[in-house]
Amino acid sequence: MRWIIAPRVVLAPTVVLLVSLAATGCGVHRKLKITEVQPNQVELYLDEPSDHRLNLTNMRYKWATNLSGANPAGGEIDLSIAGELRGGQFLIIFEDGNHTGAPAARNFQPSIPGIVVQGGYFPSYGSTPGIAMGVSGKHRRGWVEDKVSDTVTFGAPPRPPAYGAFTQDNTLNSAKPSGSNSISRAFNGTAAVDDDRESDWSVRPQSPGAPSN
Ligand SMILES: [Ca+2]
Ligand SMILES: [Ca+2]
Repeated sequence: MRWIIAPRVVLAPTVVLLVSLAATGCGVHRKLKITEVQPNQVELYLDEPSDHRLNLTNMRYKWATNLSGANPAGGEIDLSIAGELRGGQFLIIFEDGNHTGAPAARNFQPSIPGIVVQGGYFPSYGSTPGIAMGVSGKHRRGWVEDKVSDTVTFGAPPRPPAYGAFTQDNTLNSAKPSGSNSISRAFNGTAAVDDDRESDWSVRPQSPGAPSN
């Protein structure tokens, strides 16, 4: 008898999972986060277990500034050039004055993947402009659709629109990346704090490729 009953016990949750995946459009929100904004580089982080992988196809990093006359006033990078990220891994997008042409995959440090961009790529923060940055995008992975959406805004309001869910509580109105300080998301151990609120963030010493605890 037992060998007849056991397959039903296993099958039922599988069927429920497949039906609910189909009903919800098979979307899985992947935890690719923007975690630190330094003067000339930005840190992203995949806040998932270390056996998870995220293919970055169709996922983009974006920024915009409200600085009057800024040229460019915004930018966008296709993250797929960096391939895939492992859970717990950081990805640094960094300026290099010797780099010319389009953004390209290049390790930030031997164990930290990165994307190199031209000098002056990131916004100018001289007058504490309003800034929006974030990641967004999606692609299919068999039955499921991997989606990412995360954002931060800081600086003088009115800021450019956020790239996803975000509540401005104006704690960063006069904050900007400067010298050795970054706009940094709080961490709880290795978990990035994400309540989609400005107060998840504060000005802290730089910690590229590491949590800001
Ligand atoms: Ca968020
Ligand atoms: Ca960091």
